[in-house]
Amino acid sequence: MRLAALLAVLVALPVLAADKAPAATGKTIEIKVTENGFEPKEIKVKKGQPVTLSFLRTTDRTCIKAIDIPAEKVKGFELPLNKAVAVTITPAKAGVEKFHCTAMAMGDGKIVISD
Ligand SMILES: [Cu+2]
Repeated sequence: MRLAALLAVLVALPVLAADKAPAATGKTIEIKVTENGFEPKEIKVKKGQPVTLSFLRTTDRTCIKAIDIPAEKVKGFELPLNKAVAVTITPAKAGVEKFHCTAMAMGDGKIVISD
């Protein structure tokens, strides 16, 4: 049984690796920063599971050039123009965590965490 389980994992790995984000474990969610702010503004994740947030900023016309996710101790995470950057978090508690621009706490992004 053990061997079968191990083989199942090995077979599954290339499928996971084929995901777009480099070296990500778990799920990746892509978030764009456009003239409308974060797209999407709200994402849904599971408690205790690592999730990689891949941010791509496509405009210079908003103040969202770096972000904070205070509940995850992410501060001043820089978002270069037209270059995706990823941050992996593992939310520990169900609830809602916010993310927003570092400069003014704007953008009103929400991470909805379920059990
Ligand atoms: Cu701002």
